[in-house]
Amino acid sequence: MPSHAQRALLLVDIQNDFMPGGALAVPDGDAVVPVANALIPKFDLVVATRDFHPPGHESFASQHEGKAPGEIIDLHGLEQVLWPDHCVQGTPGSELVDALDTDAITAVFPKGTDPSVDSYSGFFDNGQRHDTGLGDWLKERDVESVWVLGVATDYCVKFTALDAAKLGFRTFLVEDGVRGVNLQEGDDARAIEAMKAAGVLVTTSDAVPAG
Ligand code: VGL
Ligand code: ZN
Repeated sequence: MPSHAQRALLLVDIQNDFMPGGALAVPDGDAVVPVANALIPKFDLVVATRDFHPPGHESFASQHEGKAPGEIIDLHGLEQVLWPDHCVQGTPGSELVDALDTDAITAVFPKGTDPSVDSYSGFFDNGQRHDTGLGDWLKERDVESVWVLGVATDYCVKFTALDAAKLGFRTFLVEDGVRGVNLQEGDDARAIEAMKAAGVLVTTSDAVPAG
């Protein structure tokens, strides 16, 4: 019998392409790895999301004549920031970071696999149509609270935490365990404000209780 009020650690997109030197490098992104490794032993359930795009994904600037990364387009009715090609299925850039303690990860949820829609959240695509199964997976295991860290604060971390809160999980953001892309200066701070406004509880890794 599963016991009640489980908690889960949610590791967002800790992948090579988001690390310094990667295709979509998040400044100081590798700083999240030791924070993740320190928290993993405190959780029975550790879940990772993985950005996992087919080649030619429509979020890539390379697929739009004359467009550069960072530009914004309308993609099938949704506002889309264009990105460099990144986290392409089968490439080393799409792999979880080697230094991450992946042995302790219970399940990995890929996202962004539909070429026509981006997926910042680990729960749903940006059109809120396709469900990755993460929400049900957590609920089936009686998870009531989730602790979120990873990259990037202003994209996948933000939308994963917002959806977690919306789905009714008590959602904590581990602030020292996230880093932002910051296309515009201050995007990461604004993302944290938006999460707070939606009821996400902002905390730090040293405040995460054991077991
Ligand atoms: C991400 C932009 C594009 C992220 C993924 O992991 O935050 N950002 N794809
Ligand atoms: Zn992506």
